[in-house]
Amino acid sequence: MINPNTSQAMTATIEMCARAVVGPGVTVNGITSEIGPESIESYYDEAMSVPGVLKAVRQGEREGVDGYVIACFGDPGLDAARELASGPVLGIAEAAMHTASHLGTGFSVVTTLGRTIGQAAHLAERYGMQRFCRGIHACEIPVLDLDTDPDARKVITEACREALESDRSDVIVLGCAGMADMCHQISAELRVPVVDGVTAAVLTVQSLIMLDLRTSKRGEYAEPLPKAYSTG
Ligand code: 5HY
Repeated sequence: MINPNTSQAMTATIEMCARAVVGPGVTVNGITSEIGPESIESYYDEAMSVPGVLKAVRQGEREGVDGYVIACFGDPGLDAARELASGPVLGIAEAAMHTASHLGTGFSVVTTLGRTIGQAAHLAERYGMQRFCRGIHACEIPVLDLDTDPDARKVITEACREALESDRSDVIVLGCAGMADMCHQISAELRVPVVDGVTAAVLTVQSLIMLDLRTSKRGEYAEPLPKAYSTG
């Protein structure tokens, strides 16, 4: 589980939630990016987070890691990571949207800041999820306040309730890895499926590994061509 931001606290939440759902004999390690932003809330943050994601994948390849999850709702560096990795790589937005499409006729995404709504919309389009994605909303809680703000879950639950009403949707997708530990309580209160990408992604990667399926190296996701890279 690669956390593309540098928050150790957030990695701990991500790792705890993933370890709670994987099968026997499956080891999950939460990796905090060594380089990049403390949280990802803009295109600039996302671009600055990609080198850290790729560094973690290269390290994983040296250690023989079987699969990877990019645990940030922008799925930063997903394509490049798939070129580097021999095993499957999933982004949490990708996994959450596909999982939500199995559970209802339309989902609403509730993310952190309004300025990240555009990125989530781009991903819904990229993943062919426009037909299922009825709306994307923001709770306006900064990423790093999710586990310190005592009202965070109440505010997010209300944002989810309003989204279900306004979008006439029947499933919720939580738009941040930092919300992973809230999905069960919000689902119990709203009585609808609430999908968290962290657990959806780790179980999807686990399934792919159990099926001995990995990223195809035939086309665009072939290993990067050997060349010099100046790191400034
Ligand atoms: C995330 N940012 O999952 C995204 C959420 C967002 O640092 N981890 C982050 O707001 O896009």
